[in-house]
Amino acid sequence: MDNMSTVSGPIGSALDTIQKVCAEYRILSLARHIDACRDLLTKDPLIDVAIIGQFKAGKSSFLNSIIGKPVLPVGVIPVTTVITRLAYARSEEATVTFLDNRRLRISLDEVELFISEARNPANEKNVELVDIGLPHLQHYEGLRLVDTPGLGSVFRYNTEVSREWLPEVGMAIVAISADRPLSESDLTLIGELTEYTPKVVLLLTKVDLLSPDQQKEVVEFFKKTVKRELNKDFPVLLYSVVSETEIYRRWLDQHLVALSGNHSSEFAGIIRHKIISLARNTLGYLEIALKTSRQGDKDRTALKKLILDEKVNYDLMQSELSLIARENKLQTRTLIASYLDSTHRAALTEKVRTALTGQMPLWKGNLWKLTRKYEEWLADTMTTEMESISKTRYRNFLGTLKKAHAGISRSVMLFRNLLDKNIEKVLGIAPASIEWNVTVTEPGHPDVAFVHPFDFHFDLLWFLFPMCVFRRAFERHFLKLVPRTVEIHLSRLAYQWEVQINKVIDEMKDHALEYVRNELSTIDSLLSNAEPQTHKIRSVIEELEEIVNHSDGMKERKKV
Ligand SMILES: Nc1nc2c(ncn2[C@@H]2O[C@H](COP(=O)(O)OP(=O)(O)OP(=O)(O)O)[C@@H](O)[C@H]2O)c(=O)[nH]1
Ligand SMILES: [Mg+2]
Repeated sequence: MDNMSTVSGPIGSALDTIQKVCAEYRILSLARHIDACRDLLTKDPLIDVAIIGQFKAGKSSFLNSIIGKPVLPVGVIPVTTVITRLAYARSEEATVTFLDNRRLRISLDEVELFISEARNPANEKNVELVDIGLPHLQHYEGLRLVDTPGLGSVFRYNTEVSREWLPEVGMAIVAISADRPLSESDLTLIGELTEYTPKVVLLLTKVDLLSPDQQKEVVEFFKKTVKRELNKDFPVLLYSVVSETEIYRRWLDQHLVALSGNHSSEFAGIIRHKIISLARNTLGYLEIALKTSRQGDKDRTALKKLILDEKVNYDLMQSELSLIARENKLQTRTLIASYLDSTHRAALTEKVRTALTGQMPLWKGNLWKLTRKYEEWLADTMTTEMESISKTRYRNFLGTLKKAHAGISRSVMLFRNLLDKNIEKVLGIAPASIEWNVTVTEPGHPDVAFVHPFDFHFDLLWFLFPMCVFRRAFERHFLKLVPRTVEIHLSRLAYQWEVQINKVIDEMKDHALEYVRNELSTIDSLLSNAEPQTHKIRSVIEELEEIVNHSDGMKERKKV
């Protein structure tokens, strides 16, 4: 919050006011939002039209289709890992901006090296963003189409990048795939986006997977659900890169061309929306400061005690959340192991035995060679089987993660309610609290490489056994080893998933605790202001109310 470069005009001074107030009253939660507004006012006045949504919703494919060129990498596994912006330029060009502000001009063919998970895993190349200029985007002049990394995939990094970027959004296109109907996280995302922009459009992608009747049904369902949950109407558009693309593109184009044509007023409208929402949130916090500043020092200390009482305190939350995390983590292994045991052990043992019976007659040579063959075959087979179970069944392993998520969310919500209730009871105001949700991401898949199943190398004595006599006995021996081998592998798989899942549970707990800490520290500093400042706070509140209620006065904006 330290870049106080002032922008003249009503919008700039509204932001200056908010920034000053937040710094003075140590309102930590709004820092990122303020920075994003400041950037919008001081950098290019381009409207960032961002496509945002769950991983694999078809975001990059959609943008490639809109720009009419396969510039962005797409795929069946999570791909996009870096924010990528596409805008009109006189000639084709691409620039990588690194986290240390270094820039690199690259060709369009090289874009993939920087923005795809495969070529730049977890952004190991430290790319902040990639800008692509294309001459044929002239009809979208003033707009910048933004591809964002998918939310909620195993690549947690991608989710964080997109969430961090959200405050910068100009217009949001929320991509929801036709094969994965609206989820709770989509609703949370839409709700969060309305804080940052007045322009949110829902885009149902991959509609070629649905019949026209099904499409209608899904659109109705979207509209009804979003209206019920968020009490607001949003346009729903359809898209497919596979069929009828021209028709869908034309519908979407109408929105984009209108945005580009009315650029000045649309840009001002978006900034106004952001600043009003910032002012509203700041006001919520300031009301608390106002109420307490009317009291004398002694009374203020007493009020603080009443608000931050024994039920609303960090240590209590820490032990409660740690307990929820610990209890669930303890059950992770048992849950996975018993699932694997009851659904996979017998069938897999039988499958491996049958396959081994078919394989062994093909193996030639002495006992030493036979044993090597057996080990190799078993290594390949078990690795493939474990990978396949991991890939297709892992959703059944996530029970404790879901329970921990529910427990932690509930506990944070109760904390929030208690804090709000105390504030209301003691100060007589209902605080406008910042939306906050416990985010959960899928854990990474473990590496399921094979472990040596033997303790004793009886094949070291291979020269003692003439194979023509003993071969069948050894084949029987190998077959007898199968059930134990399967058991060891399943138990190891359970262990590997336990590690991954428990790591995510801990991260979730830490994230929740950070929120609690920030909220308590903001409220604490609002309640602790040394001098009575009623007059000062009141005038700041009036200024903010002016911003919220008379936003029409903020129509001035930077020249394009
Ligand atoms: N049937 C059908 N498949 C599509 C469509 N659009 C995208 N896909 C497929 O969906 C998968 C994901 O596409 P991407 O464009 O990579 O999705 P994304 O949302 O950018 O994914 P991330 O970058 O990982 O978040 C690919 O296999 C695409 O071929 C569509 O309109 N119809
Ligand atoms: Mg993508």
